[in-house]
Parts: sequence; C-alpha cells; structure tokens
Amino acid sequence: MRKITLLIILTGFLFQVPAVLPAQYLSDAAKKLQCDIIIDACRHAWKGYIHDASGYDALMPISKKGQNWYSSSLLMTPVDAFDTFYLLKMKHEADEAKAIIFEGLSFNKNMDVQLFEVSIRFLGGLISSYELDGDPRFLNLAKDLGKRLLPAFNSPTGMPFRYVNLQTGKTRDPLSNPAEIGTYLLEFGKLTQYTGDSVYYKTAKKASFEVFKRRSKIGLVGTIIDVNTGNWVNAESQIGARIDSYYEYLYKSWLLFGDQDCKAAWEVSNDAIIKYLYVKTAKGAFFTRVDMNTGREQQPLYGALDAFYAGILTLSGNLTLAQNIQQGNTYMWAKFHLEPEEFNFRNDSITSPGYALRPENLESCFYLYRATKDEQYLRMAKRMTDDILSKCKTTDGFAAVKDIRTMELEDSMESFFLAETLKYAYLIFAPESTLDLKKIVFTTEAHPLKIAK
Ligand code: DMJ
Repeated sequence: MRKITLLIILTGFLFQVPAVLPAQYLSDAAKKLQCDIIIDACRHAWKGYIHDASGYDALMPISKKGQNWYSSSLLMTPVDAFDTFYLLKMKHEADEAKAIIFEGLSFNKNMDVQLFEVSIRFLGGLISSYELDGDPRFLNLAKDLGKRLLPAFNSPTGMPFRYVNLQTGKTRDPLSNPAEIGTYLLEFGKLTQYTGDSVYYKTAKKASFEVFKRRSKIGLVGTIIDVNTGNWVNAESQIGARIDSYYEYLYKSWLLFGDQDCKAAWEVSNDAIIKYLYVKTAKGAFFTRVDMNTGREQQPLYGALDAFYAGILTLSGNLTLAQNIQQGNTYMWAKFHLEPEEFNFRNDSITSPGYALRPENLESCFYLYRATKDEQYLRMAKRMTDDILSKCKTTDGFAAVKDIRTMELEDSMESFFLAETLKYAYLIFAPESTLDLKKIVFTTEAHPLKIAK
C-alpha cells in the first residue's frame, strides 16, 4: 500500500471522535499526521518534477515529461514552490529549488510573456522567497523582472497589455480583464519598498483605479475591457475567472500597505457584489453572473475560482457571509466529489467539468478556521485534501482532472499546486505559529509578503 494512502487511513481513525471527548475534539496528533501527509505529497510532486522535468517550467505528470510555457523555461515550478518548501521545513527540497533557480534563471529573453501570470508566480515568488530566506539573489531577480514588466503599462489608459516582451518591452493583446489589469499592487508595492522607486506602486495603482473608475452606475465591473480605448467589451459581472484577484488586491493593499483609497474602493465594490451577485440558497450561498449595468442575472454559474471570496470576506471581517459562502463551497465539493471548474448552482448541472488542482476552496477554509477555530473547517479541509491526494495522484506527481464525472486525468500539474494548494492545506493543520496572519499578507498565488512595521 502506498505511503500516502496508509497515512490517510490512519489519520481517518485519529479524526474519529472518541465518546469521552467533546464532539468537536481533534487531537494535535491527528493534525500533525495530516501535516505529514501533506509534506509527503509535496515531496512526491517535487520528486516527479526533478526526475522528469527538472529545468522546465512544469511537470506533465502522466507523460512524465517537462513542459515550458514559452520558447524557453523560466523555471516556474521551482520559483513558485520555494516558499512552500521553506514554510513546510522541507530543507532538502528548498535547497534543490534554490540551486536550480540560481543556476538557471534569467529573464533576459526575447520572449513575450503574460504579464499577470509572470507577476503573480515569479515576482511574488521571488520577493516572498527573499523575505523568508534572506538571500539577496532572489530580490535581484525580482528587481530585474520588475523593470522588464513595466513597459506593459504603456497604453493610452495606463491599463496594461496582456503580453510584454522581456527584452524589447514590446506589448500585445489589448483586450484584457480586471484581474490581468489589477493584480499588481502587492508585488509592485514591494518593488517600490525595496528599490525606493515609487513608479512600481503608482503604475499598479493607476491600472487598478482605471478599472475602478469604469465601474457601472451600480458599482460593478465587466469581464473584458480594451486597454487602448477603455471601453468594456464584455459587460458580464462576476467574481471568478478574469475578475477575482482585482477585488482581492484592493482589499489586500489596504492590509499590506494601509492604502485607504484601496480600502474605500474595496468597500464600494464589495457592497455592489453582495447586493447584485450574492445568492443565498438552501445549499449555501453562491455568486451569480449579472449584467454590470442592470444587475440582471445572465448565467447562474459558480465554480472552483469563485470559492476564494469566502476567504477575502473573512479577512475583511464579514464572517457571516463568508460562512454562508463556505457552506456553498462545501456543497459544491461534496456534491461532485471534487469541485468542477463551473456549475449551474440553480440546477446542479456541470458546465465545465475539469478540476485543475485549484486552491481556492482550501484557501477559504484556511482563513475561516483561523478566524473562527470552528472545527467544521478542519473536517472540510481534510476531506478536500484527502480527495485530491487520493484521486489525483500519479506515479510521478499529481494530475489535474479533465472531467470530474469520469475522473479522467489531464497531463498537467500547475505550479500553483505546490505554491498554493498544498501550502494552504498544510497551514490549516499546522500550529498557528507557523505563519502569523497579523504579520503577513498572502498574494493571490499564496506567496506571503511581510507587512512593513
Ligand atoms: C492561481 O494562479 C492564482 O490563485 C490566481 O489568482 C487564480 N488562479 C490560480 C489558482 O487557481
């Protein structure tokens, strides 16, 4: 029997409630065992990467090969995963990742890269690694990358193009979305802190507020916008794919930097979201998709990405709504035995059946458990983690699911599985002292950044 399966069975026994103890009792030993299971899973995923894909961006866990996002590798998996290894005290793996990064990572490449993905995975990963580990080479790489990304914002509106060339600064793809326009405040703010150059934070803030000022009369933003003209191209408003982290960064910039403008923008936005998108049902609460101008429902779709909102509501102190949403998140997971990318929450039909090893549901569980200490969130987290580790495991890693109805796997292990999914899964069960939420703010890619004193 495989080690992870054995550990899962063992911890299943430990999680059973002994008759003499209070109903919610969960022993420290059971929590520790769950942490060990997650460390074991991290090790398994990393071993697969090293064995089959070392030097590439990502592991293909079924064909056992490496995969690059662009014409050559930027070592996405080691950069995204380093701080997880650091926090989980996986010294050997952290040292290995560090050696790969410093031997092989250069951003001096004639390659168009997607600004959003490179910023959240690389800038965030490198800056957080620097803050945890202290090696200045992490920061030097982040500074070099930051300079190369800045030309992306040279549009008539100040909202960035989606792609920028790392060597020439040439941009392309003006049809963008709030998430790809407004998810730079944290990483660019840290660059301003470490370079002393205000251009980074100012540029990121202008981009976010160009979106904010184009909100509709009822306070909502759409899904696609042209960064040249500033006109909305798709007026559907929702909180999932292509919008999610725009909202997340408005609130988190307040948390990390004390930016009052961002807090005010978050409050206006969140009020509109709760008024027009939030739907309470007997199964729990979900967010629907509406027209940004009328607030009328367009499609009652909810999915894996939307699940993050319970976490941000917890952080901002709105526990009741967060708990209702987490009830919906739990329903979604339990109903389909792994969550779908998207489903119609009014009739439970799946509209996008994949599961990309996403973290958002566990992320929300983590924040809710920290805030409430209610052990129902531990149980949810255990259920989700055990499902992922038992159903998505391959001989050399963990694979996304192409269709959760058939459990056909997909040949992909995104770097956020190590950066986020396993990190949040671990932190729920680890002692709070592992990471103090009063001292750090997680980026959208789960890279912890230190709140300046
Ligand atoms: C991650 O890259 C980030 O969390 C992003 O904000 C949304 N998508 C993935 C995880 O699902």
